[in-house]
Amino acid sequence: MKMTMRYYGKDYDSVTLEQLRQIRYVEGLISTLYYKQAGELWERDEIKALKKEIEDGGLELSGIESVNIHDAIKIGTPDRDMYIENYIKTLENLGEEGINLVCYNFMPIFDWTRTDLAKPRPDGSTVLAYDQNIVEKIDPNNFAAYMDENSNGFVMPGWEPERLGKLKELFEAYKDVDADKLFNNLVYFLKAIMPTCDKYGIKMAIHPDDPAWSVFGLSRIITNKENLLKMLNAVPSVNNGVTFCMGSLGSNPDNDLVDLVHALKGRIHFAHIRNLKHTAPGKFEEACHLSADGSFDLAAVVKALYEDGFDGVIRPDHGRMLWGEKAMPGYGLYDRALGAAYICGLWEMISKN
Ligand code: DNO
Repeated sequence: MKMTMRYYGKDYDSVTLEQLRQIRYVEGLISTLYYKQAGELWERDEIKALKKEIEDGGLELSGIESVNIHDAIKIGTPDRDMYIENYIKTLENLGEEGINLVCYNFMPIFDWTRTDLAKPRPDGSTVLAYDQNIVEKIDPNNFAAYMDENSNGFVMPGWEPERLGKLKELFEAYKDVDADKLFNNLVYFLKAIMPTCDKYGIKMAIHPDDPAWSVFGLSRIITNKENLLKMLNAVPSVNNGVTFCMGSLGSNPDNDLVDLVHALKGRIHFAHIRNLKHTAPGKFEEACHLSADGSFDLAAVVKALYEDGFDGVIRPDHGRMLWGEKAMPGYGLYDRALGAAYICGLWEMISKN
């Protein structure tokens, strides 16, 4: 496995390449062209520049999170083919630059959703948290504004103001997109891009829906073992794979994470390892990576990946905000660095036994 950290680029991240390099456990970075809108073509020069920035910092660009999917593709409007063409061209440009891992999601309108971006924990750290009762009472329009006001001045991934300014239109456009339609649109997209992925050996890794159920009445289709396997079987190329985000899948306690790792064997290309604590049905808060701090057994999940011969990319996921750090919620330096060290420790112990 290769340990990495997520990096948003020098213009967007509070964490620097110098800091990331010193974590030492980390071999590469997962990054993106953060300024790109969903649907826009990524030029080869832009990809080259991102690679160079990271390589000049002494690390490698190990994959992209995310190349976002335009709503036309998710909704299935007639102009989707044009956006798919752009996506294919972007994949070709990534392939030409030797990038072979792309994380993306197929969530309608919102990406990951939280109701609190700085919930205090007993030790004085703050974490991201979710409460379904709040989501049920809130107007999604106010919700986008809340995310914006509470993000410490950072643009949060998936919560870009340009898109969220058009929420009413987006809800209207998605009103007939039920789970079957969304799934068929995903398969249509995957079938169109897979020849390019196969040509360049680009592993597509779909990110599960977070939380793993429908929010604001919008369909969500990447939430459990059954629908993950359905999606993998619909497009059987090995390059049609999964980001095993344990925090997203584990948000639903009915998902058995170890069983899921084994069920997805060979198709997990990227793993997001983190912990969270279930506090009531539909309610959770994120936790320290340490198993004892949350509801997940990280050692069991890492062991399952090891047993299945996982040789993809791992990154620690959302961290707590510690030691007065001011950063994008979930993406500070300190707790994610502790997470990387912990996961590497688990991996070393498992591999030596
Ligand atoms: C949030 C992330 C997501 C993820 C996308 C992948 O912290 O896990 O924004 O990157 O869903 O496209």
